[in-house]
Amino acid sequence: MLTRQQTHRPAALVSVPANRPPAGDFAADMLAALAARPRCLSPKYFYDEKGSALFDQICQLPEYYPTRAELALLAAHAAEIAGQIGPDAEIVEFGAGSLRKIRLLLDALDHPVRYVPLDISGAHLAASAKALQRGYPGLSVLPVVADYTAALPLPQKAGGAARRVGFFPGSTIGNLSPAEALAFLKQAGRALRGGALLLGVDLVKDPSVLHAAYNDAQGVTAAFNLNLLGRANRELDADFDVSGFVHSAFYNAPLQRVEMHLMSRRAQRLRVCGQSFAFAEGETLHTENSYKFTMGGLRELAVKAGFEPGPAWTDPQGQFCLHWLQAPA
Ligand code: AVJ
Repeated sequence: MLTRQQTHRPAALVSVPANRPPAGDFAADMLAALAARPRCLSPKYFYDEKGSALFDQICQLPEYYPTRAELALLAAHAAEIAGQIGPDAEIVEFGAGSLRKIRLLLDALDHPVRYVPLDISGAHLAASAKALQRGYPGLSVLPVVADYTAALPLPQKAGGAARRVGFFPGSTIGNLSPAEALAFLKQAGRALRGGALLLGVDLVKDPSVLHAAYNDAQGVTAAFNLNLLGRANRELDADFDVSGFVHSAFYNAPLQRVEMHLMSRRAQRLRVCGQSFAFAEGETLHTENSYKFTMGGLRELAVKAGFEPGPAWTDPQGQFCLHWLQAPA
């Protein structure tokens, strides 16, 4: 249900209908989060320009292993993965994050027909689509601005595409609650009917390794988390004292997730969009969940969503896993 389909103008942006703002409603969601107990905001608001740059820095940190582990898996198994995907495929990427990951995949493929990156950030998407298009002049690139966790406004499969394969790397699915992840996978299964999903997930492991990955020595993850308040000050009519909050990240073992919070250092009041809110000392705004998976747990979730799990590729240390999930016929 696109307002415009621009299959023959590869680098152009496709918009989703105006009644579904792809970037979400930061003001409304922040106000709702501050009014609720516990206070909890979607991690999608991390990714303004500064937040996206900080996330790129996170991916280079010595403690943040997931990006390196996934890139190594893609590099090591590219030929086998390309064999699963087959010739003349259309690749749909959920989140137009890393050009390095998609390039590893595209370089191994036998004549990919079209690449459709979906991303919530139009600016980020346009830049990566343009950069990718330059390296693959023969490939049709069709970026779609969408909040793919809310809806999948996908164009018809490209003419001449043998099958459509989804690529969802980075363990971004871990930002969703188990119920949301199931709903997303069901929706993705419908959109990828007859094809498959290549899904990258972070694995349950020693909590000290997880803790370090979200509490890096250089404080980049802290800056990434605190940037949410800076963003609110820049974009909303807000007066957060950013130094009045502290980054808090820990592994919640029973729920199998890393939680990130912004914790108030002291009792304080602040204003957002003309409304006043109070924080007690130690009170938090919960800013992210990052669920971790076991091999069996992920396969079970995929089966519930209608997929048929195929091969999975993991590293000897069991850090990260790439799953091949066959979509319903
Ligand atoms: C992009 C959601 C996969 O959960 O590890 C990195 C985001 N947050 N450090 C993750 C993130 C803190 C990342 N994902």
